[in-house]
Amino acid sequence: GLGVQVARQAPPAPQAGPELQVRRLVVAAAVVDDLGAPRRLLAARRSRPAALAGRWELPGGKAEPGESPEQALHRELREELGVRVQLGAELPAADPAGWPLAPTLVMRVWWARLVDGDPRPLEDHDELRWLGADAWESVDWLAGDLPVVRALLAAR
Ligand code: 523
Repeated sequence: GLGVQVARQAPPAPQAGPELQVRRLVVAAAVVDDLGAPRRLLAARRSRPAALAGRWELPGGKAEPGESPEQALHRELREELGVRVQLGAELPAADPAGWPLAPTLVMRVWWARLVDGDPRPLEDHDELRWLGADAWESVDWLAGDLPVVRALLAAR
């Protein structure tokens, strides 16, 4: 060769603009007794981190790279509650990306029905509660979950 080495260009520095901020996807389930005519909704009380402990949420968690949202939701419900579910429709959010939780977190929510197992608080929760038809707003939901629960009530 000519003995010339072309220096590899350093990759461009990441831009810090908010328009390029990547939002992590959280998936959660509205586990109900009947997908067609839901009466009871499963709520889970967080035991960690300290800032969220004692508040209630729709069970779920972060999707991992390479997982579809539905796969992530099945995995989270198996790990956290020890159950298998059948997923129903997604609860539509105003933003198709999902329900905003924080500047860097967006959540998508599916209706779900138990097909195997009794839900137990295996990780991250210290109590589970089936909320009756008139009691879906009766617990202290995480701020990001409250509008979701209201939309579930309106949609059921
Ligand atoms: N939320 C939330 N509502 C809700 C869920 C499932 C999660 O507001 N129904 C928030 C709480 C956390 C973040 O989303 O700030 C991630 O949820 P988490 O901790 O349940 O997800 P994990 O367990 O996958 O996250 P790591 O343990 O941090 O990996």
